[in-house]
Amino acid sequence: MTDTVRENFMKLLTIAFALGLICAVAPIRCAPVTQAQSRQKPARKNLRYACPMHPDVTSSKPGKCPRCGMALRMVRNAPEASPTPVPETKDAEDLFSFSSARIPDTKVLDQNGNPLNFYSDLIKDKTVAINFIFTTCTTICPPLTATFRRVQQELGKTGQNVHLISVSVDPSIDTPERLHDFAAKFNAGPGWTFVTGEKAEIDGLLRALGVAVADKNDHTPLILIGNDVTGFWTRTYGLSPPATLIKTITDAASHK
Ligand SMILES: [Cu+2]
Repeated sequence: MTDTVRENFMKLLTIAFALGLICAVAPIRCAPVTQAQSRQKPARKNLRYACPMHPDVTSSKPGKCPRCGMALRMVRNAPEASPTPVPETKDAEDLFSFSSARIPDTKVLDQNGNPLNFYSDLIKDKTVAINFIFTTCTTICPPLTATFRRVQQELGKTGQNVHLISVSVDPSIDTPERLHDFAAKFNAGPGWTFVTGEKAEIDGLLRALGVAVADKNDHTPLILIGNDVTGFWTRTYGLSPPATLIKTITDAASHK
């Protein structure tokens, strides 16, 4: 019995030794395998897909962001560190240069069908927050609009005189009537203008504001915030908590 065990043990030892010898004398055969393995693993780990607007939303496969519906983009994540924080206003401000001079006086229509000049009627001498929506959107526009509504309510309590503007990125579908219904659905109060118009005019406006996209479904949940009196402009992520947006807006309103 013990002999058999010893025999088997010796056999195993021999095999193990032989294997070790093969690796030792033939490193060319063994080494590339281990190298390839070690090369492969981190590569797979480093390949991620992240939402451009929600860097904390990541996936190992391509797809859409569950929060905003935007297509995930491939990113290489060097260390396996914690996800990058959502860019807050400070970062955005640093990268952002914008001025009232860039805003054209585009002929637009509001949700009541009134013709307006975009700059002189909606921006001039005011503090404004502008977002970009379309009424048939099923992804980010409803939460964007609901967030704007919360912002309007909270700002109303503080007595801040800030105008909200929602510009349609789909003006051929979004007639003033449609925008009116959309505004009503979200309980938009006075001081919140929904903007549409001729497609060519609105496209030009969106380009001037730096938010034009080829496909309306790719529109970004961005809010442009500006104080035309002082010329201060910033932009922020439109799905931030209302409190964060209110802070950015009131800072802009009181900007000297
Ligand atoms: Cu949308």
